[in-house]
Amino acid sequence: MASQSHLSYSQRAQKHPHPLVRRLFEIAERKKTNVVLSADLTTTRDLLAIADSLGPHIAVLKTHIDIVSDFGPATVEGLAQLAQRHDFLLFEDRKFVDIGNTVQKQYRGGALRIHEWAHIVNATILPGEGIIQALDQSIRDGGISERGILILAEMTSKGSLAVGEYTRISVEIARKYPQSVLGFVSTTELSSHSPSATRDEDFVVFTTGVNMSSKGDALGQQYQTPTTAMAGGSDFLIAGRGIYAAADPVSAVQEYQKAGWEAYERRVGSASG
Ligand code: S5P
Repeated sequence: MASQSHLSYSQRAQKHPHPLVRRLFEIAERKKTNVVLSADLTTTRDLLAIADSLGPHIAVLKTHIDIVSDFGPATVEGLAQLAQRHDFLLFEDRKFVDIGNTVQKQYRGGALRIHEWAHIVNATILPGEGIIQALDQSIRDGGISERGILILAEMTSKGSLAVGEYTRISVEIARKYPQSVLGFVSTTELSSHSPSATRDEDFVVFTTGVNMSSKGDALGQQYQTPTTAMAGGSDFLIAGRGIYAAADPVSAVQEYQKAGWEAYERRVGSASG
């Protein structure tokens, strides 16, 4: 098996060639959390308030920065300060999907200047390999070592076309850009099933569509639990409404943190025991 998911986060941190992945695993271990908060709030005030109150319990804060109605320098400065204070990374869920030349401008420039503040971004390979080549080039030329891409290899919504050959090629392309591709957004661990998997490769798996109290929504979202996600080889659990829309978000994030961490310990423990 090529997947490293039987190893602990600290073991993987010691061996991983990418500085951002090392930092991510170290944060998870230090804070005992594999929760990624999908902070889909629509004002700077609400976004920063949730980042501040839940920050101690998460490894990564995922944003959709284009839904923030009053986006501006205060949004980005606030997020960067809270990321520093509470020791988490920032992931802009931009889902880039265009030709390489356009994507470079969207990543580096525009009003959002994502490259300046987001440690992690994601992209789909729908346009072909050029999109990843473009982001990889921007990262390597950008002068900031702690930047990386997750390839959107699957989607959780009903009827998703990100399956089969699309998913398989996502893994193949990922292998060609080790300096910038950290891993995948996917429902399960993918790379170890592939015939060309190498023994030491270690892609990080972020799993979205995680919810402890709902099976889905009215618009096609489909959920699994922290336990099934971790058992399927996920490394980081992305949860949004299950946490921020709960009556008490702080208790909710603690429940997800506990469930995610216990499932991780079972996986690592059963592999070594
Ligand atoms: O396949 C996917 C990929 C992503 S990144 N399915 C998803 O739901 N997402 C994102 O995860 C989505 O854009 C949203 O920000 C979050 C899920 O939110 P929730 O409230 O349903 O947990």
